[in-house]
Amino acid sequence: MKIIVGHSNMDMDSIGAMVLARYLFPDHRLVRSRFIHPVARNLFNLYQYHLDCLTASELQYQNIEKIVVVDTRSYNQVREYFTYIPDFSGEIEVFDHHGAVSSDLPRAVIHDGKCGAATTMLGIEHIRRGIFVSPEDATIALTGIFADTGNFTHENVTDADFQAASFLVRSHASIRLVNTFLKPFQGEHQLTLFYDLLEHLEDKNINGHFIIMGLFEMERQASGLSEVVDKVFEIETPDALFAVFWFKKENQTLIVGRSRKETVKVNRILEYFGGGGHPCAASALVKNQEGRPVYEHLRGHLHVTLLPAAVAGEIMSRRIACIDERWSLKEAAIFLERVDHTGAPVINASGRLVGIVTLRDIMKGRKAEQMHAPVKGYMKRQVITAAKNTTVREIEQLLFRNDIGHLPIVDDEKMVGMITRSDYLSFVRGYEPTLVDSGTP
Ligand SMILES: [Mn+2]
Repeated sequence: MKIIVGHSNMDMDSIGAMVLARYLFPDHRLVRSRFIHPVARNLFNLYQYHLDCLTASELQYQNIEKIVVVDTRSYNQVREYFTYIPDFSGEIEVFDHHGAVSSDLPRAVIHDGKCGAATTMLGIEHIRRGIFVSPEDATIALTGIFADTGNFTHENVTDADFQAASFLVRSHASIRLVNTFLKPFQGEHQLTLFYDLLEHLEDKNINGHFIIMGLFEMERQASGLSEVVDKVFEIETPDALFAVFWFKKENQTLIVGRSRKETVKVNRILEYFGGGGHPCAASALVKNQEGRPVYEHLRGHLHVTLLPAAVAGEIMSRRIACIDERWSLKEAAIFLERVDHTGAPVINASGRLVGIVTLRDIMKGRKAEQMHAPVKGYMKRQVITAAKNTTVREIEQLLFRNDIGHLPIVDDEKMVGMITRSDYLSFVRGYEPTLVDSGTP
């Protein structure tokens, strides 16, 4: 017998990848995990006869020749199947998108996908081979891609995810069904917890990063916590979020981490606590430890390990086109045209920043036929400035809250640089991972 498995606690992406894998390996049977992730339960229940999965215990005494593993490459995550086939010595083929982690599956052939969902990898293979998919399977698979890519908003999303999704839509996936499977909260307790989290998470500035974190005590382990954390993370916009749950009865502490910043990799951070996951979403379960010490430990760990966030000094332009306050508006206009800027800081004779003048201010002078008047009379004297160590996060707020296009960076009353909206945008863009060529026609 040959089989296809996903990771324990199967989620939508595992299920999606499994149904597509069945087309590529038609003589293989799907095997379900003992645990279905709470978010995927509706989907799984509805399609259970269609999926026609074996249970792990049904593998016992079977001669298993080959295993296709999707959405993980770690032995731990598929251990439940191996316990029934301890003598397995056949082939293992893996389709996984969890990046650089090395696999501890014996003799596995790894297909390493740089995309937002494991389902995408299989979908791309379908496109390449010209395999068609039934509307049911297309719906299941598309749900997997939406779920794992955070509706195509996670940073690991690539061109391939869109291509696979487009293929599934062409295969008549039902968007309406996909939408019903993606409803975030299935249980009443999740909604209660959601408001609890919103109310009690604290903002922290750790080495210039905007982190929100909180410690929550619960009587016992509850399902669906990570969906609640996801929803909170979507609404609040910190660089990263850490929710620490202490389950009193089991005396276990769960850390759920989310990040939207390349420089804050939550899987790296939570590996230290025995956990793992993606750079943008990870978790760790710490056994036999109360919540408070774990929480304090995490906070200390963040202070020690987070590299300082980027600051103004690193992204500012040092070559600043300044206007002298004694120049006429006409001179200023000619100067701005020459340097191709829409505005510039104004300095006095001793080089001190005294104001800012934009083309809009000069227009006012032109209307009043005052082009010979000195810049001094038309510039804005209230200048919002920042320091070299102002974080990018604060710069963003200064630019957008005040609706300004130029932010002079001042050190000891002297202008040392300038950040414009386009400096800010190109810095943020620089974080985007480069698109990976999926190799499809
Ligand atoms: Mn996945």
